[in-house]
Amino acid sequence: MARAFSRAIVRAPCASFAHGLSTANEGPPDLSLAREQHARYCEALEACGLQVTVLAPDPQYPDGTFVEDTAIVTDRGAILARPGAPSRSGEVAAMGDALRLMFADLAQISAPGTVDGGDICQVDEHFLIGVSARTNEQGAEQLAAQLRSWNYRASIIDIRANPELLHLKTGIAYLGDGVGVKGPGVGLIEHEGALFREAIVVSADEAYAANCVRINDAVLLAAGYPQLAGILQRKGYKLLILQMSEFRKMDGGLSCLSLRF
Ligand code: CIR
Repeated sequence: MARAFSRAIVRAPCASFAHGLSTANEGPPDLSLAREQHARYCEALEACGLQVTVLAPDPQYPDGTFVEDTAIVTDRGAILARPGAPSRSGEVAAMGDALRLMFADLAQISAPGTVDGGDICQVDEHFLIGVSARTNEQGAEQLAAQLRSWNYRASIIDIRANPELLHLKTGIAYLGDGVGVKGPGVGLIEHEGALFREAIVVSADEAYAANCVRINDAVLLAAGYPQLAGILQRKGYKLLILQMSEFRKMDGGLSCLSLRF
């Protein structure tokens, strides 16, 4: 069974979006196109049956639209993250204000721990936590302890030998029912093999598409990746294909643009 979702939190790209962190080398993003793509993304979440809460954009935080990195949200409680990039640490406050209204149990990663939510992949009752350039060991241990206190399982996976992965979920996604999606750069990740009954392997030229998102009866997939789209369609998934060009320029993928719960 795939997890059932009813809500999402997003934050539209702010005026300073083009000044965010990026290694993509694909040129500056077009803000108005990014806003349009974000609006289509929100419509897709609604089409999946989610009630969408939209946080106000804040130009102090160019990367603020990538809300996934600011918290980890589960059915048993939420945890405010502590993003590893100093320019992003202030993004957590607005998410805290929103989550406090929705979760009685709201925990928090504290210094010296750092955690970016993009490093966390939930596989049913088991959370994979990536140690990356953004999430450090202390943060990963704090998060694992909190999740275990809620009776989840948690494994820590060091992805620092895979520099092409900004975050763990840059390279893997979980579609529910034992099916995982795995990008070409994740050969060193052992745990997913143990957890995924079936792994769909994405080809090197479609690596960006590995960051897809199962929401209720649909899978969100970035536009422009026909091989993965074909595989998923043949397996019977209902696809919602979204233009992501302007977020890709800023190293962001589909999962980064929302928290879903
Ligand atoms: C960053 O480098 O932090 C942003 N430009 C992109 C964050 C993408 N987030 C994610 O993969 N969860």
